[in-house]
Amino acid sequence: MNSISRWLGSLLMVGIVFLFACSGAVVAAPVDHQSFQEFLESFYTEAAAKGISRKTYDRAFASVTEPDPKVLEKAAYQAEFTSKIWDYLDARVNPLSVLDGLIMAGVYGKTLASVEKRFGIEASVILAIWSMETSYGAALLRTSRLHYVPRALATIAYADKRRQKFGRSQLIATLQIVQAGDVELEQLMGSWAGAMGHTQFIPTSFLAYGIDFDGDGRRDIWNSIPDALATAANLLRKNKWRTGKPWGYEVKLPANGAGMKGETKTLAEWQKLGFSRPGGAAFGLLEDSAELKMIGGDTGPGYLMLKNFFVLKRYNNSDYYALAVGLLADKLAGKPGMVQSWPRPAGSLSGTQKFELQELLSKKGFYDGGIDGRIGPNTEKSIKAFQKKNGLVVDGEATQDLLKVLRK
Ligand SMILES: [Ca+2]
Repeated sequence: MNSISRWLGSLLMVGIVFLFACSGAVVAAPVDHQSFQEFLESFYTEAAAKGISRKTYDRAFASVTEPDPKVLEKAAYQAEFTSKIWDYLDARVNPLSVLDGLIMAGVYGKTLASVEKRFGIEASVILAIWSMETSYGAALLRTSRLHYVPRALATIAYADKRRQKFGRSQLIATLQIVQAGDVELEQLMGSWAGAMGHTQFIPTSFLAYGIDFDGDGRRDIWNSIPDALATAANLLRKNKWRTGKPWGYEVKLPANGAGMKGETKTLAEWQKLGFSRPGGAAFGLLEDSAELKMIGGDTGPGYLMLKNFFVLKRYNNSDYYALAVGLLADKLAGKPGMVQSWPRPAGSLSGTQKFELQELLSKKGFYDGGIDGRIGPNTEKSIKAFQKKNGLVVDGEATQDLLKVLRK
């Protein structure tokens, strides 16, 4: 496509062009020369080849007339946003997520026990995943943040060049779910990238792992907690979770130990090299292989990661994610947490101080988002507004100095 026709094509999607001009991200031009409606029409051939009936197809797209501009906005944001591991963990493994988890352990104790019995996944691990995915379902109540999945994925297939292939295969899987009748169309909601229900399964994973655990004939991870938790457990089991085994060990490093990050050895070998547990306890499983991870950088604590850590990464292929699930599961199981500290820069806030910062900004009228300890773009914007109003350097940084000013 030449640049003029791309420009003309983009002009038709005024809303999208506006969003991307604001964020400075890649232009959301359609992948081919088609309009969105033409794309939907032509995509039917691919869907039909995968067994999707015309009736299912028309039903799924009956309410869809144009791409979802918010999906493209979120897709661009996702690529740019990175945080430090301690910020990531503060927002996810904290007194609130632990307390909510313990409450849910009580409410769904019977379900968790039968899931554990059938799939061999500890209740604490299932709860930690549920917390990470949707804050035990709370995120599903913020319906304004949810997207109609067929439209979201059609948008990605149509206009997100980097994720076009993902969008097409997930869209086919979505249509297969519609055809199977696991969920009513109006409930087929998910994240911008099609992650659905309490435990956030993308359509292909839903098809591979979905479980009808409450026995009503539907795999309903949107409304049935037993189905959602069993589906999560099934994913871990099929990826060879080892029941009752640790996911990894926090370690103290010998001199130059960080140089061995990324290497895999048996725990016996690591021990011989001078790696040890900070509390002085012995490693179990001496013959097991473990990979050295320095997730907070070479000056932070190390972790020797075992098989279960990599099984958790099958849920979401991120070291941050798997570590957060592991640490939260340990807390929920009453095991001790991290012993060593992350190398936080001087002047940065602890997890609880981040909650306090948001509360103070909110009380002073600079912040109207959630008090969740996550210092994301919204909190940063509020900090900047506060700094500007108070004649401070406007850098949007959440620091001890800023907290002192806010406390006054
Ligand atoms: Ca069911």
